[in-house]
Amino acid sequence: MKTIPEVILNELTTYGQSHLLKFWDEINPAQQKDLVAEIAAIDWSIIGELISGKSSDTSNLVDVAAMQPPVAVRSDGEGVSWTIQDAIEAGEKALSAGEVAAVMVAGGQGTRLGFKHPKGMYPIGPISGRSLFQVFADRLRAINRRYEVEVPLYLMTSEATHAETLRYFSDHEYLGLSPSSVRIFKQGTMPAIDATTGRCLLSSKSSLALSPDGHGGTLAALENSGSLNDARLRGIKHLAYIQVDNPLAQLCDPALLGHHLLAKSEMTTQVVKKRYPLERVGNVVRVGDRVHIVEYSDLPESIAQQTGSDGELRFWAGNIAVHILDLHFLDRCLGQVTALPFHRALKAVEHLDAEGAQVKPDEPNAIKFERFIFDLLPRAENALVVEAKPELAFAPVKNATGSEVDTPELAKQAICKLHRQWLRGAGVKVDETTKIEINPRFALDPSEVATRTHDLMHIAEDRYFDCESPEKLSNLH
Ligand code: UD2
Repeated sequence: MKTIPEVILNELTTYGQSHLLKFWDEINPAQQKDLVAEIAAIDWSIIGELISGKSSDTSNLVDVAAMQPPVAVRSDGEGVSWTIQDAIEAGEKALSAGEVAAVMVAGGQGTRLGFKHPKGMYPIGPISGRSLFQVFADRLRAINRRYEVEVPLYLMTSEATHAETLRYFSDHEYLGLSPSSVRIFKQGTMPAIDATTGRCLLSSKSSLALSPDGHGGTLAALENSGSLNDARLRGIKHLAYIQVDNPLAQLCDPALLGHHLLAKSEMTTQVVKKRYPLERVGNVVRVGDRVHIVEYSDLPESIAQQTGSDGELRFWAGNIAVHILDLHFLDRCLGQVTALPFHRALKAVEHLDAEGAQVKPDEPNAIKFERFIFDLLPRAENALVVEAKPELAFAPVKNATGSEVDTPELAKQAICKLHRQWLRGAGVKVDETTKIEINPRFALDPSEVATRTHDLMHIAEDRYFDCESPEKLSNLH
């Protein structure tokens, strides 16, 4: 390639970005081709609006003064006219009818965790060392077996995690899942913009400084990868969405699905009571009859600290990023360009300066744009908030060992604590110091544990329950 395609040149000129071609004559034809492809993949009208400030982030849209705590189905079932059992039955019906697919977002790189691979590969099993991906694959296999279905898994990666995730799944025989029911697809990217000039940054002479477009990119990526179409063809009606970094996430939980169905909700979100006011979870709130999530970084501290007359936090509901989304709702949102606004974050971004020299800034110099999936909530009819007990549903793996919160060690402890309780509920005496890990393929929930451990009296040593058939249990005690 020698000459710059006219359409590219025109577009960049219109949006004041022709500096991106400054090194055109210094790069080889293959690099020129890559650069053109990167530029062509960007929706410059959106970038133009973001730079001019016409398109702003949702934190501006939520009027903090109008915020109320959300109306929620509480963890004891209070708040709705049906019982938890009704919800479980409704959810099980939808699962058995093959109406549910799983969506897992795994585009994050685990930078805070200090892990050099996709976060989903992190060995989280306290005894088994199973990866986060394996934990969820096992859960899906258990669900498939129980409901005699094949729940498709739509797994979103990013530029940074895609190739390794694909390799991991193929090297490990799709973790026991049927390859035809697993779709692994990449999320989109957004260019980083110089915070003072509004110009897109180059990371090299032939490439833009790009970063993932946030988990809100799931919507477009599901559509562009053909996954939504796959779901439509399979007769899927509901998508059960989780983040890969919470090993306790109850993927495809019948009770959550059932509440969603009985409330005729288009989008449901599971929450936990925040452990402390400034916990780094989104705040689930109500404004009028709409549910919003206000990110922890956007909520003024004085409001986060507010308490009610009972001394409890007023804004108590923390986002654990477990959602149920209706397919027909997503189809409607796909047609609305503005369904998901962009949030801005000021970050330090490595780039080339005007002379082509590499710059590694110490201070934030650039704006990155991300979409958040939970910004769909205010668009949903009958959006529902359902509380879960944190010890059953939330053990985020965010920070490296040694940090105070959200570390792998704490998540492992939470898994062991929960599984000790399941065994105790089944009448087994379990020493407090033992590590216990139960593979969902052994037992998916406490009642299944009870049916599979009658012969077990006492556990005094660490134990991993991974076998599938009850007969094998005799080897375990
Ligand atoms: C997220 C939520 C926060 C709370 C918390 C619970 C946002 C903006 N904040 O905070 O409200 O619920 O989780 O754990 O969601 N991801 C992608 N692509 C992206 C960005 C993220 O796949 O472009 C995935 C990432 O792999 C991870 C998840 O989304 O599984 C959350 O990302 P994060 O760790 O950046 O979010 P965090 O912890 O700040």
